[in-house]
Amino acid sequence: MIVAAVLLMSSAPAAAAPQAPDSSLPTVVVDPPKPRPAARTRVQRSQGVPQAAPPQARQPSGAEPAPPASAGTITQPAAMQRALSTSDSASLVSDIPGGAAWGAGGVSSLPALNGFGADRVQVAINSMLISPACPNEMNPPLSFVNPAMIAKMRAYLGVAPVSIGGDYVGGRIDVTTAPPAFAATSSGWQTSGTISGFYRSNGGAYGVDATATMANRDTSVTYTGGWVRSGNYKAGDGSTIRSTLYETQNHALSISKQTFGNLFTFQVGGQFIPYQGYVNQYMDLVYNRGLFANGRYEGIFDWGKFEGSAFVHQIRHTMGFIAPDKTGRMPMDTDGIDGGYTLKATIDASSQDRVRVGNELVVNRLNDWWDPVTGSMMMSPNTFININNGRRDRLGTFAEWERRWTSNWTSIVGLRNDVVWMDTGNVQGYNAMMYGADAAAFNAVGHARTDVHIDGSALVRYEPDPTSLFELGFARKTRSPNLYERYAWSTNAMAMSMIGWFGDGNGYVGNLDLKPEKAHTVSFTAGWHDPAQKVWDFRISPFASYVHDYIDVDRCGTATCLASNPANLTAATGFVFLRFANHDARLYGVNVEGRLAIWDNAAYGRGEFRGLLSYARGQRTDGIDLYHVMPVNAKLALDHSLGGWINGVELQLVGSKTLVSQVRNELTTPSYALVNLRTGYRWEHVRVDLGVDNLFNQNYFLPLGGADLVDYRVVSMMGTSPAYGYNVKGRGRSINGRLSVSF
Ligand SMILES: [Cu+2]
Repeated sequence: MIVAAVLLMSSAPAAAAPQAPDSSLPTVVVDPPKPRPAARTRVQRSQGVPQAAPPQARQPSGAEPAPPASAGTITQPAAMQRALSTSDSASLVSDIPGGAAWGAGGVSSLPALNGFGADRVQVAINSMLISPACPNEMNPPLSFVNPAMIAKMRAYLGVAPVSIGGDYVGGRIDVTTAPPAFAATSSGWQTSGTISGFYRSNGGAYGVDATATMANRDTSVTYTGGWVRSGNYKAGDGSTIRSTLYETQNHALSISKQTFGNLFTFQVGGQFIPYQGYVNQYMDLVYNRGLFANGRYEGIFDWGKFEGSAFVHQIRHTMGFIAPDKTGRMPMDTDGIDGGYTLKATIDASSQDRVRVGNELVVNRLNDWWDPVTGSMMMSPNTFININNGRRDRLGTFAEWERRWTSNWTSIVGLRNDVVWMDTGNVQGYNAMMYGADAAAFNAVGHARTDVHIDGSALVRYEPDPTSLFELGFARKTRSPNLYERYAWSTNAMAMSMIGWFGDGNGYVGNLDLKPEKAHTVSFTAGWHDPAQKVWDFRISPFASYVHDYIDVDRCGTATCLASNPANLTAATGFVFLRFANHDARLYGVNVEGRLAIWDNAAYGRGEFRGLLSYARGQRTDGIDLYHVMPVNAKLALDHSLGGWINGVELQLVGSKTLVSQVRNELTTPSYALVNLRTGYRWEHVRVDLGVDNLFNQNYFLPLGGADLVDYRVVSMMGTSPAYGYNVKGRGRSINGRLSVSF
């Protein structure tokens, strides 16, 4: 058999393919509850990424559990379509029920699901978990992929099975780039690829995306990557939103090999961002470099399936000011490294029972230091040590039992334990006079913390007939604080203003006494569709969570905070100084999703209506509303395809944000409606896409965009400083185009 594999590798036109049809692994996971159109063959190369061999007819033993009915998936064609409008992968989450994105830099938004945002949503890129390596979280995991690189993005909401992961409370997003794509036939090596260039008029953004694959029956080599550069964008009223420019490039190279039930994948890649402006932060990103390697193994055995993966991901990051919108000199540096492994075994205990057991280790190291600024009395003579050899390690273990009771009833129950160890070394400020007291107080106490998480989840699914599905889920999920929430230590006004990924202009300080947050979530999904799942589909998913020790904030009442802002404890407007603190909170809401094929014939092609509605509400038990909860919003779209021609019109409706975090002086935003259009045509090897976003050039405010700290200034002690009270305006009209060539 090994000889046969070698023969196949050597590109000989293998006269006989000795592999049984079911001996090769299906390498792209199909999505059972919502099958997309039939697996494409290699002839159709228009989608930009070579397609994997179609899954074999037999579902292999130990297959992945069907995702919870509340989970949302973005496919490669959908990601490619969105890549016409944006280079910000996290913004794709807003196409998932309950999804939204916190505004940040142009390619660094933070995802939110069902009202849980930022660190509460765990993101894995090809199984790699990437910790924040910046006090403003300027390098979130989704900034390490360009939208056009995404082969699949799946979002699990709060009741996901424990085998999906630990140390998150709101949801988990799994992104796959460059999955192995093997040749469907054994006729030697085949190559395919796509290169495309794009332009967006608003901001004058332009870039390239490329994918190339060389594969035979058992070996696959894939490159995927892209580069983009954008200037500042303009709002609907014609004003330029400063500090919104960026440039980024991401690359990934995968090598996969499959032999008789085994699949090995090794991937290397990296990122480089030379600059990225932040309209809602005091600083900009002036250098970010990521490097990674990961390996993955999947094997099918007579007892089930084994999966193992390991990774290392390193980030080097520098903040500063990008002139002319921000000026000055104040370097802030971080160096972070993540690494870990995951082992998972799926055991076919009987024809009805599957048991999954697994173990996961994730280690994170972080240094965060701010060099002295010569000539500044306040920021010299020493290096400000923000995080000194920060350490956050987690070991997770789980066991899960999936049982198909009858053809109608399925259950998945699981228990999980994660232990988080955190520590950091001693710190110092720029000088003893302004920072010495805080540093001494921090250094005088122990920093090591150990958190033990006990999580569980239970899902029951009932499919009474081929047209309906009901699923009830309960889960308890725990998240430990990140290094900044626990260890940011200075209450100096300037230092506090440097901490925080909230984009609200407020200053933050950590809290050594923080406890992990524990979310108890119940969620129900009811779905109906036509038996073939081709004509219509409707599902509704209400949810509710009670979060014990939700990590929110209190106003900082120390003498230093009060010296910086005498009204800090009571001010209902203006920027304030905050300390991370545990509070109990409740979140609830509902997501509704539907689609309906309106016509489908040879003369007029296929026309399909899509709709999506999300509502979430979040409040602490003491009455304070949670920060950055997306107001009620909906997307209504009509998609049309006829031969190689595709068209779409989309209406995006967002309600006013009236419930805002009183403790953060969050701003309200008015409602708005946007219309987006797109059209595309595909010839044999060439594809053209055109789109208009915000057709009517509406002027609107981003509900999760935070505070505009650049375009409005007031006279202050320091000359001028950012004015409080201005939301970040959304993007005005943009005409976008992409030209793709496949080979
Ligand atoms: Cu940063």
